[in-house]
Amino acid sequence: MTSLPYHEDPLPDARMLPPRAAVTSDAPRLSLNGQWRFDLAATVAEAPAGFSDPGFDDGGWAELPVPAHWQLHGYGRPAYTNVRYPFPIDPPHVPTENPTGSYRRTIAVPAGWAGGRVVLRFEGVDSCFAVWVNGHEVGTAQGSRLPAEFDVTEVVRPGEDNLVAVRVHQWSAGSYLEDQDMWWMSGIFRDVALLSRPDGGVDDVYVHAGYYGGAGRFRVDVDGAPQARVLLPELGVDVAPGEEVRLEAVQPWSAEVPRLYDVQVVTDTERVDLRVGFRTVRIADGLLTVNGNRVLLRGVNRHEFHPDRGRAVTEQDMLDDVLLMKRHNINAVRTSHYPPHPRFLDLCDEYGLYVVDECDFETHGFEHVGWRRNPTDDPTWAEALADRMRRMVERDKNHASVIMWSLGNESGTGRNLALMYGYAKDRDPGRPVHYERAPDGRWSDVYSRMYAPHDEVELIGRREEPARGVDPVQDAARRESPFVLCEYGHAMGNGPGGLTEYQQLFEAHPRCQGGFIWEWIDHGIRTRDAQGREFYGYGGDFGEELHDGNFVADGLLFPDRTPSPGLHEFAKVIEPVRISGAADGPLRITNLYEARDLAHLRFTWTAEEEGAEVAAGELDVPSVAPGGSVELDLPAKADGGAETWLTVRAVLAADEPWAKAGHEIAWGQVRLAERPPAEAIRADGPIALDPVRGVLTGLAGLAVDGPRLDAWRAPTDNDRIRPDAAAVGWQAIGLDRLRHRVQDVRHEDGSIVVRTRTAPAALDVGLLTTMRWTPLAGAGLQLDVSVQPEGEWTGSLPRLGLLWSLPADLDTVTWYGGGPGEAYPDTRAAARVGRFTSSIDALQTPYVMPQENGRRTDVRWAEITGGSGTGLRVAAEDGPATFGLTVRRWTSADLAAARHPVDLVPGDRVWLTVDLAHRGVGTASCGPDVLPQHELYAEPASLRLVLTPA
Ligand code: IPT
Repeated sequence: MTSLPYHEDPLPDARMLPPRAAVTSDAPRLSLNGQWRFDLAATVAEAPAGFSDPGFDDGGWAELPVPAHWQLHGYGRPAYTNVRYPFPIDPPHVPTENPTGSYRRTIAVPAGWAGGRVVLRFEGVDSCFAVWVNGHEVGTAQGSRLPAEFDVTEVVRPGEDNLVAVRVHQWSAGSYLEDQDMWWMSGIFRDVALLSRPDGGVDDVYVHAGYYGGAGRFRVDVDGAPQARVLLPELGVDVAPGEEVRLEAVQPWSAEVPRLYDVQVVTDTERVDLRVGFRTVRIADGLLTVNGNRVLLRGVNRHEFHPDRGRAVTEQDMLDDVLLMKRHNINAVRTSHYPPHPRFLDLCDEYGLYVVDECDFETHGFEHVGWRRNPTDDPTWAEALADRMRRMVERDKNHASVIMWSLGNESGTGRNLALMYGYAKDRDPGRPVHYERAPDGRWSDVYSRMYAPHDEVELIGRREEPARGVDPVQDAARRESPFVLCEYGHAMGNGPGGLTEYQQLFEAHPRCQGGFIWEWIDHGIRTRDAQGREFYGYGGDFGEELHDGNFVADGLLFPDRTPSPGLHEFAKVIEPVRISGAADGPLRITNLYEARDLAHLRFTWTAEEEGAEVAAGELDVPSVAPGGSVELDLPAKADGGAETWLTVRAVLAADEPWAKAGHEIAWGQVRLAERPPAEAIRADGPIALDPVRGVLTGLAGLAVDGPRLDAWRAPTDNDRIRPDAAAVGWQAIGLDRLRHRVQDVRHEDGSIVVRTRTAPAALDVGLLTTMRWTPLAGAGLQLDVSVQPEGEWTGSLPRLGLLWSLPADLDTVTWYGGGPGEAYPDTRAAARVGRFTSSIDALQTPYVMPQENGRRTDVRWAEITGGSGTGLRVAAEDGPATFGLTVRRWTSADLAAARHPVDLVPGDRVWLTVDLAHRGVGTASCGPDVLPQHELYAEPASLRLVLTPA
């Protein structure tokens, strides 16, 4: 192996300095961020010779910013694969075609740095680099999302301009360890700095700050400065390195109340500033606890991403993520699948998020070759993997927010995991270690799974799951461990469905301690089509010959960080306060925080009759301890004249660092009165019905056309991704190309009855729809619809809907029902009953890949208005009946054909679908499909509607 070039050598370069904590120090530091001279060559061999020499002429070179990915600045193109390596599996070799960037810049080093040590620090370079200072090679490194430091004292020239030259290779041995599901993008994408290291300075610090039943235990180990003092002024602490003190009356750190103390480590020549949280993580009695409290992880998997910058995220991008998480009740992050920019962890400490800090390690693509030669189990790679773990643990060891280390993701199993696990446990016994792939739970202190379906989670909750792995002793230990879903709820496109049911399991079974939604943000790259229209590109949009399409767009945020309906749903499902009740009382408020009472919240209420507020006030809620609940009298009653709902909202009483006073944390609704029966007054009147097609053609001057039965939806990602996906069956049957045969049109007791058989070509199944039209006083019509399946239907249906077209000048929808956002049968937790108004355009959800979207649930009535003429009011008038509503300017076929939102062009009609029934969306793009209670099959259905001009 010694003959391998450094970029194909898995062995870490011995010239890298020992890893140490990322800290804030007052020692002089020069940032090397900014413009560098840059050249990109197609191969290592073609990279300009002699470029590292100070005399080299780079006058013809362009400039590239650092930090950045070169693919996002016009050099090469981004490429997306999920599991597959985009190069032959030939470890540790990589293709000769290996894009190689040469970077050069000069930096004036102050004369005052003379005499001391000087260190060059890189926070992240993808995927491998060599670096020269003033023409002298100082080292090489791999490990894209890990820091690397080199001692450059001997070659740097204080008081002069110094040349720093870096050669970066897109592919390296390290690429085999970095097969994460994300864009392949290269370059110096995190900060670079020159550090002056004073004599007698602090080489490294290791904070130990535990919290044990009201008291803190505090000790800071210091490398390199035995004479240093450790100060915690707020608590009057002034101790030597390594000296432990017990501190009474310390306030603990948790994600809920992230109390931090300022600590300084001072020597004559350097001062290091730390923000320390006192907290103890333990697995006790089979439960994961922080400060003795069982935690419920309401988490997300976070890749670093920005639609223009890729993984070269700014401080503001990181803060945006943290604030959005906190504002949506999220309390945990798995840093999938690599350590984040170090600043992100500072923000997690400060704002309060539990972090599973994951090593930069994934070898998923070896799955395609039966895991042959997987580095995880190959001694050749042992040192490379141990080095990665060491660099993560040492960098991040002082963060209160980091409650677990994770060895990596999807790397199969093998002996090198033992080294990684062992390093973390030896160096840091205070944190549990996570790894998901070892079947019997080896090398993991928690039992972790991804995408386990609900029924299996339930068994796990009861500790009754089937045995796993080969070692019964190990497996018994696994069964005693707490359970986390390191990934669940695949947030690709419309969905994920079924989150409510997962949360019920987490709340019912102490062992089930929550998990992490896959994933936080869509990695769509902002790009333009040939006509200059902007859209978010995914796999295949950059000419890749091997790619995994829009599987890279599976986040709770759209690429521009706009929350998707999935995030609103998740925030509601995981709310830390539950508000429930019934019309005859009481109102129950349950505190689901782990450490906080409810004193920071105000509880406001409104009573609404058919969506219009009739009373409002504020509740006096007594103190409720974590885990406790309180019952109160309902603050309002209804007189029964209209459907009436009480809505209680828990909002922040005062500003928090992450949200303003008034920010909503939780809400609940109680129906105080049902809808009274409607009185439809029959009248003699014309019915504009096309006897040939059996559809209505007008209503009081409005050019309606319809309805026709529709049993189709533009497949969601969850409907279509898997080879056995639901939409494959729907398309095989032909639900997307149904035909209609008007069976008969009869006049009966002043009504017109139309029977239509709707069916796909080539099959003998059908849906017989009976529509009874009855004229009402005031130019209205009553429509009684019933649907009866005929023949042997197998499999599910996406919807049973009534499809109409309306004039295109209509532009506004007002409805009374679930809102304000999109909702499907298994994603309706966030929909509250109320009266809402939206433009038609704003009803659409711009999924990166167009698909069924924008449906509103539990609608009692809707008015579609605008333009110059009459609009349409559709009301479900039969007692508790409601319908699902979609209104759009294109058809389901347009949606299904579109590849990006820009492909959707408003047509000359508005399309209205009134759903009698709709299938849930599930999370089958990765994980379980729709739960049985949210399935839809061909079964009889009926609905009474009243149509009136609006
Ligand atoms: C799982 C991966 O861990 C994650 O990185 C992502 O690829 C996700 O799937 C899908 O988006 S692995 C999968 C085979 C369960």
